[in-house]
Amino acid sequence: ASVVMMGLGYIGLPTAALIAQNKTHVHGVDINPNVVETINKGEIHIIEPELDKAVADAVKDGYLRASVTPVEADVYLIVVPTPFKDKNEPDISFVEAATKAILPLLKEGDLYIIESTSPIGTTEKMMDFIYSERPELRDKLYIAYCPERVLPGNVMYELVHNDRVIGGVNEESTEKAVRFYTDFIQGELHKTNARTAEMCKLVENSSRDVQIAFANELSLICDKAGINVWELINLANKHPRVNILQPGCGVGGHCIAVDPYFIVADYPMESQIIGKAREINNYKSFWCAEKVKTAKLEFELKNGRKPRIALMGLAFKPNIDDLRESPAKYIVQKVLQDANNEEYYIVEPNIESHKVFKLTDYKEAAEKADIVVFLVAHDEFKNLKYAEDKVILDFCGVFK
Ligand code: SAJ
Repeated sequence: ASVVMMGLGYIGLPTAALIAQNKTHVHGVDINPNVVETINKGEIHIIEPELDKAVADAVKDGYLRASVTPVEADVYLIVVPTPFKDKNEPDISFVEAATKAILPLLKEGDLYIIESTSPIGTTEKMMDFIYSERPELRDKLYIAYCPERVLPGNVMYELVHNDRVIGGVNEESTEKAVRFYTDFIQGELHKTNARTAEMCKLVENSSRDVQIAFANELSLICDKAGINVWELINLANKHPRVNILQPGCGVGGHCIAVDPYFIVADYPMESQIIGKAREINNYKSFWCAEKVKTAKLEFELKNGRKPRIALMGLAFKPNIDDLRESPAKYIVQKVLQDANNEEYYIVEPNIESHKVFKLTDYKEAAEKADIVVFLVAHDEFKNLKYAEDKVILDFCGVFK
């Protein structure tokens, strides 16, 4: 078989490399010519452990090449972003554009798979679109939805080992897609229909969002009640059937903070908890910024001078360099907007420099500051000593 991979981003490129490693020809397509050029040189444009070697090998061996336009193949994978328009409406225009681009190339017996996170019904919608434009192919294609569930930072391992959910528009499509994935995936392949597979992806991330919202809600209650939330959760989790997640300064990344809206947008009346969880997790970031404001006013009242403030962490979660949709970054921006001659040290040990923020070494910042605000529980921070003489705002449990 030969494969066309539409989209060479965080998921498309690793998947393309994995399929190519299996000695299947993959033609990768991206609308960004710089991305195409980089990949054809055997290099990569994203940061992900082990991906560089996988792509370099695949290109060198001649199994992976990229261009801005698709070619004829037997399998077409749609792995493009599905972002948001205003008012939290999902935007599937990239899926539509990618489908349009391959439309003239499709022939009887081809397999068309969407992997992009998509609103329920997208796969059937694309099927209807394809068959309306190419009526001679009606019921002669195999069409399926198969979401990925890899964790950024561990993609190359999880791509191979995670279980997958595969849902075709009919049983033959499901079977055909399962046979395709069997060649390079070691995790179990679970069969269902397209709508269930679409919903499954959204539910996995919504479930995590709801659980984190519960932890964040507890952190607000505990703050008022004078209870250490970390100790509380640790103790509650000693119950054999309780497993509460960790509160933090909000939920970031481009999946968990986004996917629940795909359900809420289409089923607003029914999605009470899912919608509320989004609100709670967003509110938590705002609350953290307000806490910093209060701490700095208290410091000034008490000491008669402006404090020096260390803001520790910018990434969207611990031990990564990804700042996209980061609640820590949002809080830093908000705190700086309210700045009034305090001195600020901004810290992110996982990146060297930032185009907007001047970064300070984490040890130096924690040492010099009067108020130390922990926004991300990076491993480095855990080695710092808890300094009694400073005001510590530990929003993410560095010293839990
Ligand atoms: N977070 C907390 N408390 C916790 C756990 C996480 O506040 O106890 C925060 C993190 O700090 C971060 C956010 O949640 O801001 C999301 O981080 P994450 O590690 O939970 O997830 P992601 O966004 O890196 O990856 C998720 C994964 N989904 C699930 O775990 C259900 C991954 O498997 C998916 O493939 C990915 O979304 C995706 O692409 O959809």
